[in-house]
Amino acid sequence: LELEADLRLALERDELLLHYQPTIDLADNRVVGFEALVRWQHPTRGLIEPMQFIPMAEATGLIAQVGRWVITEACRQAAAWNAEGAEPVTMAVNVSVRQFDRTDLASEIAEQLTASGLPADRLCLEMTESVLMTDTEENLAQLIRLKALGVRLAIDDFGTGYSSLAYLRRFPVDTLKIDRSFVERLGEQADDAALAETIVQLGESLGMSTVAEGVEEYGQLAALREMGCNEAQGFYFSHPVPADEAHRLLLEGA
Ligand code: G
Ligand code: G
Ligand code: MN
Ligand code: NA
Repeated sequence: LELEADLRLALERDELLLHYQPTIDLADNRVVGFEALVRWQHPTRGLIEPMQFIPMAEATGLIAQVGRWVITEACRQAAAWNAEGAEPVTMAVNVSVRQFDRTDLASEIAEQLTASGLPADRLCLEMTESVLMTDTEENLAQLIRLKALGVRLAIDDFGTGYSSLAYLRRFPVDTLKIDRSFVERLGEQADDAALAETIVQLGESLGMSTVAEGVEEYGQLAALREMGCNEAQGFYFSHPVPADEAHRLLLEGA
């Protein structure tokens, strides 16, 4: 429709932008990375959130171009921050399952890493469990080629899908991002704490790191640290913010 035509133009007119949400290492409270989250500065509608155009981009196939733009910009920004000589950060980008169907992601990302100069292990691709569950053999082959480049792979919203433990073992996953629904009521209900803790232990036993999403309160942070969760993200530290503000968080701490 109208929004679809507008999104095609947006790509040409450079109307997309990234906000960044810091990831904190629970061992020392330092900012160790960012998640890039796309927005659209529409000429008349103002700033549009991803939920209002990513599903349409997935349905129309425009996600291939949007995703390509996001990875290019995220790699450029991470390389620029890391060139300053401080502790290098890892940049996480969300990759839709549709990008696996539509593009040769591994060769595309290999080119983007070379062009930006970002070391492969400073890029993390976040995907939902659906990537593990659909077109399994094709996606597994793609993930193995991505892993061979040296990029990190994370399962986003972990615990909300239905990937079996057997799948987790088969796919070359580095990180489990604990869905915020498990973090939400930490400290209130014993069974919710049990679920978050089970994911942390699962990660430990499979050699995967764990990142808690949606941390909003100190009590949740303390509980996660106690469990041995590695990293955390959430409004307690920072909302997703524009690049200049993210840069300040990197220099001064979140
Ligand atoms: O940024 P916000 O907090 O509104 O994100 C809402 C949703 O949009 C999240 O599920 C997030 O994963 C998704 N999203 C944000 N940026 C991107 C992107 O660049 N690509 C894809 N595929 N999804 C994104
Ligand atoms: O699906 P994904 O994990 O990529 O979603 C990222 C989304 O989560 C973004 O829309 C971001 O704004 C939102 N988010 C990040 N931190 C928090 C938080 O602490 N609480 C809530 N409610 N949402 C958060
Ligand atoms: Mn995410
Ligand atoms: Na998530």
